[in-house]
Order: sequence, then C-alpha cells, then structure tokens
Amino acid sequence: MILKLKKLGIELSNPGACTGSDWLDTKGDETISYSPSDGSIIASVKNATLDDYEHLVSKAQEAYLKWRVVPAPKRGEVVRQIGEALRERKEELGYLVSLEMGKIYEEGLGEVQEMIDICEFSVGQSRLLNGATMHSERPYHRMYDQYHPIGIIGIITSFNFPVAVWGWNAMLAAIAGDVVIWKPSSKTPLCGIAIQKIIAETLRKNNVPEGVFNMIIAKSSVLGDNFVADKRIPLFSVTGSTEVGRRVAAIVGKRLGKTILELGGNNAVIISKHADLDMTLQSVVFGAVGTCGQRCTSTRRLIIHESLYDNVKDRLIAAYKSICHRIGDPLKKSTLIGPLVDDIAVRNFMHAIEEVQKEGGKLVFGGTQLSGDKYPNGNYVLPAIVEAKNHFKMVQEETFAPIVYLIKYSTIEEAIHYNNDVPQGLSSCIFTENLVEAEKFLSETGSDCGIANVNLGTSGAEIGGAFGGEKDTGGGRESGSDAWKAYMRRQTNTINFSGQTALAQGITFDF
Ligand code: UN1
Repeated sequence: MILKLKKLGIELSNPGACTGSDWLDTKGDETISYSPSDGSIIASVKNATLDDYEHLVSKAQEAYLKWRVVPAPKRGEVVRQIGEALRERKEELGYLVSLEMGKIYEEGLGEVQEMIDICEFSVGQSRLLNGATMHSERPYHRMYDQYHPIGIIGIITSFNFPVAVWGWNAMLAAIAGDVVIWKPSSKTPLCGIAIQKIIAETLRKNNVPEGVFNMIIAKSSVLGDNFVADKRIPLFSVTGSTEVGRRVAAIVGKRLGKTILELGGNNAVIISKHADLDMTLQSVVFGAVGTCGQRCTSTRRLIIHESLYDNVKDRLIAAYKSICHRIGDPLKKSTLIGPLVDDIAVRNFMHAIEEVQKEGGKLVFGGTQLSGDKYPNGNYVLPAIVEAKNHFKMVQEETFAPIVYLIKYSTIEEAIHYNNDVPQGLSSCIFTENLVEAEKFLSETGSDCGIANVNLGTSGAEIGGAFGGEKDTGGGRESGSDAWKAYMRRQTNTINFSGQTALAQGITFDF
C-alpha cells in the first residue's frame, strides 16, 4: 500500500490546493481520509482557506488569458499526454480509488479507463469544435456560428466517481480553452491529490500555465455557497444529490450563471415477458449491487412482467445468495461487493429498509448490516431485495445503497408509466427481444430518462454518449456526444461583403 501511494505522490499529510504543478502551503483545518473498508487512516489533507481560494482564482484568471489563445488542437495534444500519464498510473490510481472510495479494484480500474477514454475522445474533439454555416437571406452576406471558451469552470464531484467525473469535465473544458477549479468530495480528497500529481509533469513539459488545472480541498462551510455564488466562475458542473443540485441551481441561477447538474437517479429495468432472462439477470445483478449500489446509474427498481415475476424473484434471490460470500475487502480479487462509503450511508440503507416495510414493502432478501472478522467495520451490508409498489415514498426516493425494489406490471404501457413515475430521470432500460416493445420504450411516449437502453443495464454508460438526465436529475449533459458545447459560448456571426446596407426582413429605412 505504502509503495503504491508513494508512486502517486501521496504523503502522510498533504497540502489541499494546487494550481497545476505548484502546491499551496494551505493552512486550514485537517481532513483525514479513512478507508471505508476497514476504517484505517490512509492520509490527511490540510484544507485550503479562503485566501488560498482567492490565490487560485487569480491564477486561473491569468492562465485563462493565455490558455484561450493556444490553438485547440495544441490543447488537445496536452490532453493526449494527460491520457498517457493516466495510462501509466492506471494500476496505482485504480488502487487508490478502491482504497479511498470502497469500490472493488476492478471498478477502480474501470473508472481510470473512463478517464483515459475521455482524454482520447477530447483529443479528437479538439479539432472538431465546429459550428454551423447558414445561408443568409441577404445577398452577399455570410452567416455562421462559432464557439469560444468561457473562462473558469467550477467542477464539484462526488465521492462515488472520485476521478472519472473530473476527467469528463476537465478534459472537455481544457480543449475548449477554459480553465478549471476542481473541488473533489471531502470523502475522497486523496484521489484529487493523486490526479494533480499525475498530470503535473505533463503540464510542466508542455509549459501549460499554472492556473489551468486547479484543485482545492476545503470544507463546504469554508467553500460552499460562496464558491457557487462566485461571479468569476461562469459555469459550474456539479455532481451530487438532488438536494445539493437544487441549492446550487438557485444560487447560480440568481446570478444568471450556467450549470451542468448531474444529480440523483432512480433507475428502472423493465423485464418483459420477451426478455432473455439469463442475460437480464446478469445485467440486473451488476446494476443493483455493483459499486455497492452507489452509482447514480445503479438499478433501483425492477419492473417485471406478471407472467415471470415469481421466476425472476426466485432467480434473483438465488443469484444474491450465490454472491453473499463475495462481499468484503474491495481490494481482494474475489470480492464483488465492497463496503458502503461510511456509517451515514449504512444508516440511510437501514432506514430505507425499515421505512419501506412500514409502507407495506416485503423484504425478501438481505437488508442487514454485516458483522464478523471479514467485515472490520460497520460499513458492510447485505444487499436487499424488496417487493414494493412504485408509489411508495421510499421507492420514489434515491437511497444510495444496494436496495432493489420489485414491481409487477401487466402491460407495456403500465411498465413505461412506472418507469417514468418517479421524480428522477437519469437511466432506464428494457430487456426484451420484441421490437415493438423496444421501440415503444425508446419513443416520445417511452422512457423520459436521459439514458434509455435496450438489452443492457442502467449503469456503466460509455463515455462517447452524452451523460445526464431529466427532471430531478438536473438536466445537464457531460462527457461525449456534443456535451462539449456547454463548456463554450456560441457566437453568431454575419458578414456583409455586398458593399451596401441591407436590412433583414426586407425592411427599408432610407434617409
Ligand atoms: C455516477 O454514478 O455519477 O454510467 C457516474 C456509469 C458510469 C458513470 C456513473 N459510467 O455507471
């Protein structure tokens, strides 16, 4: 462990703010990073103060003036090298993600791979920051749109994807000509520190100005509402709960700033009578218990056709039973399910199980906290399967833990109705071999989520697509497709080369 952390540049005590390769001598209070898997101390961080923040902002402002005039493909080249640096440290970083966040090592590696992938995507995109050209209604006029950088982007990330979400945002921002101030979750500060250390050499080698890639670790009581209220930051990309998102949206909206919000999900899988059940169960189990149910995209509801409800229930219980012994240390090769992130998460899990039963839900598997030698602290739980109704209060809420609710349906319309009848709208899918059902699910009367899949699960989206969701999920899109546009401002340009004045709409205004 020590060797791996050393390779990542993690010390026992670490400063909490960085402008790229320079670290500030931060003097705030201390955040201790504990491993969720056994409660041991990994290392500590000296939090940043408001003075440190001011220093970062002025560095970012200066850097922006230089970075925005570096040609986009050259910015892309820096991002390409960042991808290379991440590739070289994939193993160690995947290890740290697993150690500090608690997801299994394999998923830690997967998260780093997402970063490598988004780097590669962004390199290509750096040559494709293109707008449309339009035909003008006036003779000898030309019209087009172009995209310009917008300045400092605030990135606030959550503990559950402590590195990848920075990648999605920072790499697109970087090729767009923006600079970033990243505030990682205070549950996973060391992942933030490791990233900065990994990219530092690349930044130095390429003479990237200090202030393009900033990172700051501070308590929300020091840097919270005031951060998002800061007018010097035109765009905030925030991943977190709907509650946090609402608060951020109100503050940023008040100053007419922009946001990309990636908030809670309440993702359902429709299991049709035309589903390939073997494949369905394989995906459902990963979606529901993978990452110990702590993905925004985790499968929370199974909407099952009545004709196979009992069969699916029995097979699911059997599958859960078969992996019970594979709950434990996330760094152990045989483990499939690690711990929840902390005792608050465990409390929320237990609370949801208790409440849903009060509402009439039937707990058919798990739902308990695990104890014993294999579980050195109280963060391990037995994933729960609960028979429930879609309208139950607990079913309508996102509990960030491995609880899956089973809901019965009889018609495809009813199934789609249940899929949509929750406040959130992130991810969804249907398992069916029936084309008509699949198309209905994907149509305008189908799933209302940002992500809708056929024959694959709700979680584990590829970086190439736009990632995000509707309704209480916040409406933002990050990562692939044309999500880059959110990090730039669009300008419409009209050029008159007729040598005469011509007004649009045929208006004459002679004098
Ligand atoms: C998140 O949980 O915030 O689609 C992100 C997925 C991952 C990203 C999840 N690619 O499950």
